[in-house]
Amino acid sequence: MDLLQAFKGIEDRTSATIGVTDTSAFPEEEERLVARVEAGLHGGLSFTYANPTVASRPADSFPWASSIVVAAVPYLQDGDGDRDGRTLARFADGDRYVRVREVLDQIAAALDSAGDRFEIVYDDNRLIDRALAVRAGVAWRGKSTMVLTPGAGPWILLGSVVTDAELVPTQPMRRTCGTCDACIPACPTDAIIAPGVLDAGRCIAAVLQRRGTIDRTLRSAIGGRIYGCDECLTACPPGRHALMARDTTVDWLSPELILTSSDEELESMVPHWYVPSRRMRFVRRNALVALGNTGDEASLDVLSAYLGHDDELLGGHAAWAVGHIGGSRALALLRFELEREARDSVREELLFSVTECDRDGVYADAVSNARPTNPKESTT
Ligand code: B12
Ligand code: SF4
Ligand code: SF4
Repeated sequence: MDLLQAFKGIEDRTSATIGVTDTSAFPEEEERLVARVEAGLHGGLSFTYANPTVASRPADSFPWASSIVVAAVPYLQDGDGDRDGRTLARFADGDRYVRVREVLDQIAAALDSAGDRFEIVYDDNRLIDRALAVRAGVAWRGKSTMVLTPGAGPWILLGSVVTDAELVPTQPMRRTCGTCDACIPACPTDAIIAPGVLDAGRCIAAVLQRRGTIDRTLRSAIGGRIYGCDECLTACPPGRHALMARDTTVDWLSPELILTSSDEELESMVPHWYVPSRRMRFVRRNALVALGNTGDEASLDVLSAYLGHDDELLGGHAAWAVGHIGGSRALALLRFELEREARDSVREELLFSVTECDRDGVYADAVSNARPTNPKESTT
């Protein structure tokens, strides 16, 4: 069986779309990456932004190779249907790359039996997966920066097998988004600043993956999200049918579960997530913001345990979350904390939250009468 027939068989068995491109450079993508870094639109991320030259010149990284076999793998599954208030992006709700690896393993096996050298590569800083997919004709470019396939829209993950087999490249698709621009207003943080241009500093998916403090101006827009964001995908008409064909399931990972689990327990729940240095404090930070965004006073019990936390990052975000929920108990908690907190960064968050919480000064009297009781002990 020749290789093209083998790839067709894999497509039929797996619902992946497979194409072929050569290892020549992507000069436009290289320029685009450099321009984004210079304009600060990389949002402090490394990945392909760290070395645009390496990312966009496959022949330099794989001098032994002639072709790249590219796969676009649909990843929606039951439970993924449209529903408001999701805490996890669908790709992160379990390891959805399992399917990508299965398809790539099958491609690799076909190359191996033909006696060709190969290397499986995906989500790797030596290749720009979307650029490969567009050139190999397995997907087209969306204005959200996602690449899309006819059946699954943006709900595909990408991967490649680099090989020394000399294969005939497949041709790019002629499709475009046309007049649609639904993803642009659907973005909660206005991160898609022009068709095909993302300000990663504003993209919730990036914000939840980064180290450090979450910009206060973005926290409300994060809503209940803990990892990833699907809004520009959910709004995308070419993916709508595939999404609606799935039922919905309630999230298994709540902010409360994150905030009441040990680091070891958390680590075992999300082994497939990109978490800086695998430090679970960043997942907890996200959960604090998500819980603050519920606006539910019942959440104050869990949140108050993080006020004054040894880790300033968590103490500061807890202060914001409590203030964002608001109300007299929240204000009492914040004031009590303010009296004993000495660290500048946390005090700044506490002061901001006290002001936010009592913008109209309506609780001031009630709170001063209620002290000195420790509000952490006075649960409803
Ligand atoms: C860095 C990165 C991120 C960053 C930055 C993303 C970005 N858009 O730049 C952050 C953390 C924000 C991110 C988020 C997500 N990511 Co990501 N990410 C990557 C990574 C590691 C590199 C991306 C890269 O280098 N981009 C380089 C710049 C130049 O390209 P781009 O903007 O992505 O590219 C396209 C557009 O600019 C478009 N384009 C250019 N000009 C024009 C002009 C017009 C008119 C139009 C319409 C389009 C257009 O074409 C470019 C491709 O050639 C890749 C894996 C990899 N190694 O490639 C995964 C990858 C892109 N991510 C992926 C996924 C699934 C996501 C999320 C959906 C996850 C989630 N649910 O939270 C979100 C989607 C956010 C979004 N709208 O992009 C998939 C995308 C699959 C797909 N269908 O496109 C990839 C390919 C991983 C994989 N192997 O499957 N990601
Ligand atoms: S993933 Fe979310 S925040 Fe990022 S561009 Fe899409 S809608 Fe906007
Ligand atoms: S929502 Fe519309 S404009 Fe945006 S990527 Fe999908 S088809 Fe293109």
